[in-house]
This record gives sequence, C-alpha cells and structure tokens, in this order.
Amino acid sequence: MALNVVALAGGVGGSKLVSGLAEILPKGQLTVIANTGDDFEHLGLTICPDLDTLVYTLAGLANPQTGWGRVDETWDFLETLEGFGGPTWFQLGDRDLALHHERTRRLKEGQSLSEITMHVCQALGVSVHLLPMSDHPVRTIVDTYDGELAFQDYFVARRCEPHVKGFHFAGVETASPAPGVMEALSAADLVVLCPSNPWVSLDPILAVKGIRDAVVEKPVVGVSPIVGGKAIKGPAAKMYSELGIQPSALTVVVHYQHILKGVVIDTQDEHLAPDIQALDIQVRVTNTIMTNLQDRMRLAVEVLEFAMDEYTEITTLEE
Ligand code: FO1
Repeated sequence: MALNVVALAGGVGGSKLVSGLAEILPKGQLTVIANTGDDFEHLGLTICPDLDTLVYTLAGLANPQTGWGRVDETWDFLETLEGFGGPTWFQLGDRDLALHHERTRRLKEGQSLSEITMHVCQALGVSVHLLPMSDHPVRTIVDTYDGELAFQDYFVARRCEPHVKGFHFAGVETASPAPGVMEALSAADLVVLCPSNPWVSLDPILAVKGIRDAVVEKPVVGVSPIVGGKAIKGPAAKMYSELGIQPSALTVVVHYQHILKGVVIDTQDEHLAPDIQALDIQVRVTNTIMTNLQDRMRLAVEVLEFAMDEYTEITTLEE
C-alpha cells in the first residue's frame, strides 16, 4: 500500500528533513507545501527563498555552507552592483539570479507561482511534488519594538536584532491554497511538520484558508526545531524568549498542541517527554541533528516508523 506523505516546510531546517524523506519514500508519495511568507520583491525580481532552498536542496545544488543559495556560485553581478552603490545587503549569486529572473518573467507573463515552481523542478530534475502554500502573495511582517518590518528586512538586513512583539501575514485573509495543496492534504496518510521555525515558517502555511483545518484531520507528526533550548538554526529560540515564552521542544509542542499527534524530539530533551505525553501527544526520542544525508535519511525513517507504530490507519511503506 502506498503511503502518501505531506510535509510542511520552511527553508534550511525543513529542507534537510524533506531531502531525507525524498530519499526514503517511493516516487509520487511525497508532497511538500512550502512557506512563501518570506518572499519579497528585490531589485525588481520576485524572490522566494524557502521555495528555492527546497528546490536547490532536492536538486543537490544547495550551498552546503549557508543552506540557502547555490553551490559553486559566482558573484560578479553583486560585486558590479556594489561598484555602482546599489543595494547588496541581500546576497544574490549569478546562478541564483537566473532563477529569480526567469520566475519574475514568467509571473509577468501571467503564469502562477505553482506552475513556475513545477517548471523549475522539472528543469532541475526534482521529482518531489513541491507546492507553494499559495499562488497569492502572503508576506510575513515582524512586529518589533523598532516598528513593523518586512521579513527579509528583519531577518537579513537587521540580522534578527530588533526585539519581536508578534507576527502577521499580510494578504493571508484573501489568499487561497495553491492548486494541489488541498488535494494533497486530503489524500495524505501522514502530515509531517518539518523542523522549521514555528512562528515564521510553519504558521504562515497553516494560516492560509483551509490548510489548518485539513491538517488537523490527519495524523500529524512534528520534529522539534528547538534542541536543548536553542534553535538548530535561525531565530526561533530568540523569538520565543522575546515573546516571554521559554524556548524548548515542549514549547514547540504546545504551539501545535491541537494539531500534533506525535513529536520527535532530540535525546538532549528526553526529560521533556513526560510533560509532552501529559498533553496526550506521543513522543519519540532520537538524535535529530542532521549534519549529512545519512542523518537526514535516518531521521526520515524514524519519523515514518514512529508514525506507523502509533497510527494503525497507516499500514506499510511500499517496497
Ligand atoms: N539569508 C541571509 O541571511 N543573507 C542573505 O544574503 C540571503 C540571501 C538569499 C538569497 C537567496 C535565497 O533563496 C535565500 C537567501 N537567504 C539569505 C536566506 C533567506 O533569507 C531565508 O528567507 C531565510 O533563510 C529564512 O528561511
């Protein structure tokens, strides 16, 4: 029997588990719904960082140092732009630029973001079904003590320094899920919440009309992006602290308490298991740090086995 898995993912953290799942699951059984709240217009181009991180990772083209952008990149454009005094705070490599340029050109021609994403995946040999959460622009706004900041202004230009008060997702009220999103969720045997930032990577996806309600109907297993009270990458722990919440794997579980049936936490956080179980959420404890493809695959197998052990409606993986 086929196991249909839908993964909700942001950028660097999410793409690691997604690439492990893609290695393990037979072709056609993995759909990834990507956050597009990080998207923005820059230098006249539409940039979709999380979608691109997922595409490059799945294509084996991601920059291993940063996790975003392309491996074997050159920077002639950016260096030349700097010479003209242009804006270089957001680093766009020459090869990466080609993708932003082509996406922008196709958007102007009237193609949708999901159509363009499918085309890019085909061109780069990515067979995973990768979908933006919506074809409509949704923009994450970080409400800080320095005022409201567009996500990339907060994240890259301001290096996550401003103290966070909250978040909202501009445009989400009128955005509908991209074609294929609701169908994939309806056909899913399992939904995986990747180890992405709950506030700015997964919450935007769940805020799109209909997605949270469809997810709640399914067995949902998450992997905590917070290990030992610290985010594996990015500002998730800092955000929790600034919002007055102690960052921990337990906090992440509480964040998704009404969605999760099970969670995979790191061995460092084993002591939190009883508190999580008290919320009626099952726990699997393992090493969740992914430093290479072997780690990603092992964690993907653990997530799938955990889900299959816990939920009798999920039977067996097709060989
Ligand atoms: N992140 C940075 O911290 N600095 C950058 O200059 C930067 C450039 C960049 C270019 C293309 C791309 O797809 C992603 C890029 N990112 C950069 C990552 C991006 O900000 C992501 O939104 C975050 O990693 C959060 O997911």
